Amino acid sequence: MSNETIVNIKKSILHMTHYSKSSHVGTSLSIVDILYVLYYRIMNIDPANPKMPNRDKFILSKGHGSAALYATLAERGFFNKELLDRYYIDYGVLPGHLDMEAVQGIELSTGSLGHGLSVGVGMAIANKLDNNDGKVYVVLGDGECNEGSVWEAVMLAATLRLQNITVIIDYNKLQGFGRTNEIINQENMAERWKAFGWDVIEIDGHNLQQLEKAFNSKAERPKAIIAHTIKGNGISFMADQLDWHYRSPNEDQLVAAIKELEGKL
Ligand SMILES: Cc1ncc(C[n+]2csc(CCOP(=O)(O)OP(=O)(O)O)c2C)c(N)n1
Repeated sequence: MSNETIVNIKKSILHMTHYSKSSHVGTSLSIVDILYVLYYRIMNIDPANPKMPNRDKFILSKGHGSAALYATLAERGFFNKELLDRYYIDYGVLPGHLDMEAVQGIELSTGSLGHGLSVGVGMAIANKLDNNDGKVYVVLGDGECNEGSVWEAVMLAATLRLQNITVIIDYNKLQGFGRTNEIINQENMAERWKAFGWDVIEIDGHNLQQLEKAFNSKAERPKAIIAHTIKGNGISFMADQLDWHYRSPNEDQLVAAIKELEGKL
């Protein structure tokens, strides 16, 4: 059984990448469950008041997974779902990498990997100084963790013992051109984050209960959730297949994927 909202978000992602013939469908399907739990069960947000000063803020640092965030925001009511038809096309509205000027609800433009956590740490420091109880959530790709700038931000957050920031590592074990651990080995992902002074929780990133529990758990230090995920999750012919980093579904593949999703309801 799958949740109807999650199925709707996944359908939108498939339609968007099919229509625009664009890449990163696997990247996007990897994080739908994480986004669903954050946007429907965890974060203090109001689509009718998207700039609410004490809101929680979300940064998708792996900004090439934009289809997932646009689809989630539209489903949650931040903007009209019709705009999803104007994704990643000439004269479109929603650029292929996230644009905070395009629609309401996007806190940071991302796409150049390795920068989202630094900005998230800045937001968390600002909230602390302002006595603002808003929290900051940042999703990083596992391949993205190859970037040295990620670890500069990790060290600063630990030094300042920021309790108002949570990182979710989308540990799908693939990146653009191969297996993450064959390119730069990060098999000991949890140990790394612990060694850098973060509280670490390791979970199945497609299990809604585990996700919710991890987000709600108390932490003394900045929190890293290592979410084991599957790139292309939910569509059998895309799951854990490197090709779907760049390929987009053709008409037959779109129909087959939608049928598979609807069969799970
Ligand atoms: C600074 C930078 N270098 C290279 C790229 C090109 N690039 C786009 S996606 C990608 C792989 C990302 O892998 P990962 O973070 O694991 O995300 P996934 O798509 O596997 O979920 C790369 C290297 C980029 N966007 N930014």
